[in-house]
Formats: sequence, structure tokens, C-alpha cells
Amino acid sequence: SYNRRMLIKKAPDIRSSEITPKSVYLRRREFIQASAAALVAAGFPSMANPAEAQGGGLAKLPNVQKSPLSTNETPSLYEHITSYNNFYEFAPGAGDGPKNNSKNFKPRPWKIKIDGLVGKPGEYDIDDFIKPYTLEERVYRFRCVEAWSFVIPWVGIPMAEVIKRVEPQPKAKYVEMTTLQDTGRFPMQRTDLLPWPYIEGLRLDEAQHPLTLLAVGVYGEVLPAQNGAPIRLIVPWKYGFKGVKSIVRIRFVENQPRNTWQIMAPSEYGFYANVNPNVDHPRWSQAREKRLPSFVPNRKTEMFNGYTEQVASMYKDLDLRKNF
Ligand SMILES: Nc1nc2c(c(=O)[nH]1)N[C@H]1C(S)=C(S)[C@@H](COP(=O)(O)O)O[C@H]1N2
Ligand SMILES: [Mo]
Repeated sequence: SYNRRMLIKKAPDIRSSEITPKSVYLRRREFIQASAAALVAAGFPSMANPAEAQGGGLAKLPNVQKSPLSTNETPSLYEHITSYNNFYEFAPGAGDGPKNNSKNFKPRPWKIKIDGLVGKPGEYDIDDFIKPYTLEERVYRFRCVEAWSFVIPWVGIPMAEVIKRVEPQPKAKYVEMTTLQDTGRFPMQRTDLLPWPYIEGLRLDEAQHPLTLLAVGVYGEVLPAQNGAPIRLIVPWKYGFKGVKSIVRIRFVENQPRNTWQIMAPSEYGFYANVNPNVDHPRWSQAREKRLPSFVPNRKTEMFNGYTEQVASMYKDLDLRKNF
């Protein structure tokens, strides 16, 4: 099976090989297609009743302000947002694996480090890190590169405020964010499924954009493990893979960081990852999407995931076909 082959595979350093990642990657896609088909056959796992739709019984976040930056679209059910996830540290592919395999995950103790080209580097306990900020609820559209989508009421802190506080140096042009590396907490990090730890990057102006959020909750509660507890990135005009989960490090750098999916398959995943219905993925169209729990494409995908007015000016000098 897919998993057995993955686990016994003896890959050389995945970062230096162009051949191994491709084969790993193709098997990954077979797995994803198989698991999506199985879900359709079985029906979506547990249709939540309306009483459960407003949360999952985790700790409520205090003093959450509603943000004017929310979409008016109806949020997807909590049960759906937390039962169909992509989080390779817990399980390969998208589905209910991350939920099932993260039941014992503890998002404390947790430290987050700010370093690189900043005036005020530091390492914080996660609760001290969050404390100075007002939490905002932002209902955002979410679009995965694999053409599924949700509407998600995140709770978080604007990344721009964090950046202001740490005082980036003029040489800082990009921000790199890294997931925790801990095989005790993330079982799949014992395998070479991905080059761990998961890494993502943004241009500094993208990171400072008012829509960019460091999410610490969903539906008014702390994040469940499978959605990236205790803190993860949300960039609503980009494909979901930009949203690095369970962050422990935010580093300010001069050069464009590489990101995990770019390392795995550079011909298929770029740095920018802007949602763009006019640029197909090499092996599938991006014109439409499946708003879960539908597994049939039921909507057109919008340029920049519907956030064109707010973000297009950042890309006016960029060829969006080359810079995918
Ligand atoms: N650390 C880490 N972050 C990650 C991933 C991952 O495998 N590991 N998957 C990414 C991908 S491809 C997607 S689509 C989103 C999914 O977020 P969600 O499960 O909250 O919907 O998380 C992103 N962040
Ligand atoms: Mo994704």
C-alpha cells in the first residue's frame, strides 16, 4: 500500500534530489485521489447537527472582536472544517487522518521565536506572545490547491501588528515561518514523507497586508490540533498550503525562502501560490472548486480567491503565469 511503500522507502536527501520527490509526490497524489473517492462513497464523516455547528467544545477565546474584513458568506460547519484537513505531520493527504491521529496532541508548552533581521528578536511562551493583541474573528474563504474550499471563521491576530512590534530592519524583505519539529508530538516526522520541518515564506509586504492573520482559533475557540494548534498562518488570497501550521519560528530574511511544496515539486508549486483560476496546475484545472462537503465542483474559483480588490496591487509588476 501507499503507506508501506512510503515508510520503507530509503530516499537520499530529498532536498538534493529531483527524482525522488517526484515519485514520492506522484504516489501521494494517488493516495489523495483514492481517499477522496472513499469519502464520497462513505458520505462525509458525520453530518453535524446544528447545535454542534458553532464549535467543538474546546476552550473559548476571550474578548474576540468581529472584524469588518469578514466575508458575508455562510461559514462551513465546524464539523467539516475540522474533519477534512491537510497536515502531513499527522497523516498524508487530505481527509480525516489529521483529526484521528492528533487526539493526544498537546499544544502546551509552546515557544515561538522571532529572529533574523529584526530590531527586537525574542523567544516567547505562546500565551505571552498573544497577550498584547486584540483577538479578531475573520470569516475568510479558504481554497486548497487541490480545488476544495471552505468558509472559515478564524480567530487571530493581524500579522502586521506582530511585524510592527518586532521592528524589521530595512534589509528584511521576506518572512520565513517554520512548524515545530518534534517526533514525539508529530508522528509522521519519523518518516521522510516531507523534508521536515514544514516551512513557508511570504514577501514582507504580503506578510504586512491587513488580511494576513496569525490564527489561534476557529469558531471562537482555540484551534484543534488538526487545524494547526496553537498558532498558524492564514493568507486568504493564496492556496491553503501557504498556511503553515503549529508555528515555532518567524524569521526575517533578505532572500526569498523556499517553501516545503516548492522543495517537493518545484514545477508544480511556486513561491507565490496566489489563487488563480487562469493558471492550471500542471495536472488539473483550477477554474472550479468543490465547496465542501460537496466533492463535486460546485463553484467557479475567483481570482485571488475573491480578494482581488484588496491584494492585486501587490502583484502589478509580476507575471502571474511565471510567478505561480
Ligand atoms: N505544518 C504543516 N502546515 C500545513 C500543512 C502541512 O502538511 N503541515 N498542509 C497545508 C495545506 S496543503 C493546506 S490545504 C492547509 C490546510 O489547512 P486546514 O487543515 O486547516 O484546512 O494547511 C497547510 N499547512
Ligand atoms: Mo492544500
